[in-house]
Amino acid sequence: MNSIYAPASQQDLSLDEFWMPFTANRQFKDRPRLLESAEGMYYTDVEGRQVIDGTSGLWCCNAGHGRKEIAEAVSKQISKMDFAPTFQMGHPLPFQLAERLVELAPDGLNRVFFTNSGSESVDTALKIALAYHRARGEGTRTRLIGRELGYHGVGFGGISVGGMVNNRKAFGVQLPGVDHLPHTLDLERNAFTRGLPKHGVEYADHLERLVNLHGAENIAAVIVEPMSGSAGVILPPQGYLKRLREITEKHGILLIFDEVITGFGRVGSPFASQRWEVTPDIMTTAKGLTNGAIPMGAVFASDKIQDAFMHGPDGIIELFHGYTYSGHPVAAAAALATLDIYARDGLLTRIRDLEVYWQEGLHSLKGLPNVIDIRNTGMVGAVHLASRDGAPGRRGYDVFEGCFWSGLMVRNSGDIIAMAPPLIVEKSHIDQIINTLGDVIRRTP
Ligand code: PXG
Repeated sequence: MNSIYAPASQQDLSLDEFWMPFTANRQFKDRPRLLESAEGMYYTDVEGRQVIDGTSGLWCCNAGHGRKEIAEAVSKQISKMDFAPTFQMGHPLPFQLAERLVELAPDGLNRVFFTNSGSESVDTALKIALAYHRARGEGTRTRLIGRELGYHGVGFGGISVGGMVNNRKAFGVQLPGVDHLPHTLDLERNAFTRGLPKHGVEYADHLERLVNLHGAENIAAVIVEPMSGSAGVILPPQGYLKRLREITEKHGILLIFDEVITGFGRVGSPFASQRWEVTPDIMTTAKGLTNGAIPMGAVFASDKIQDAFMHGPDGIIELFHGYTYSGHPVAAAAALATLDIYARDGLLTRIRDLEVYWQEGLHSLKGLPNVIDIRNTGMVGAVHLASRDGAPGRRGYDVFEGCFWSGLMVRNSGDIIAMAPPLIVEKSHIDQIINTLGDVIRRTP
């Protein structure tokens, strides 16, 4: 039995019952890392220690923590109307929110479907893609193409098109008819590149090979993260996303960008697709949509996609899909308050002024023991460490843990340390993050 006394809240906590997600439960419960409150750039743990947030929670608290406007909007809405259905009923908030989101979205992505998470957004996008082709009389287009090392959440659709082996291998069945493009991590040619790597546009050409293998008439969609976050910040080579767009367009294949991480200012524009000037047909989002405060996701689709469904008698439901909580009033209120903050404080483009400072800070870690690559774009960075012989992931974990006990929260994906601080970050916070990480890397064998 594991338990811990949490002094700040003066509570005894039993640690046994909560089966923690994506966590080494036994290891964690031996020496738990428990957070209790959060304000601005900092968490405070149950012992009262401050921890600077190097990861925006889990890539979601883009406006930093403790935003009173969001708390007030949520509290007001929950008292006014806690829940209302959006199946054959409606209420104003998701309509207002969809309109606001479309103003921010890449040109032409004018339709919004609400979900509760990134995983649900991905499932929704894949289902819309399949049903779209069917609605147009191209029902043979059923194959889905993802990418190695991609992360698209944990639904069966997401793990099928995703490409992280540990998320797939224990579960047996997956969607049939899925292929994967090669990932674009190329340490030999691109290590220590600042920003988008020069080499690797040709990784996109693999899509032509899949078209030649299966026939375009059998392929529904390609889904990629514009930048892979979870696998350790794997960037698109220069020209790569454009090439994918050209090939998909040429063959009538839909292009889905999973912007669950890159959305809402992470790379210096509202969405990565704008920064990198490639517009997909469908875009998935979540996380930063509500600043992480209330679960919510949104799938954006072009008019062309939605129009394909709007045929037949008026009384038929065009898309048999949706969640009890699609467009939940409290989540929508949180999202509207979040968008107000983003707009008022200019957060969706703010980091353009800071990204070079961040980049140079990160790259100053080159030369430290075991550092084999450093990658960055926008307010995202990764320090890639060499694996210990026979113990992949162990050094990354030790650095992650060392950072936490030194007052810095990072993520480790195997031996890659990933960071994405809130977009309110200042230079002094960047210095603190880089100095702490550097110290920990230096003393970690
Ligand atoms: N797509 C992408 C691109 C994601 O990054 C999801 C879908 C799934 O979202 P939900 O809301 O269902 O978890 C994600 C989630 C990490 C980390 O540390 C990343 C995610 C979640 C948890 C941890 O890299 N991304």
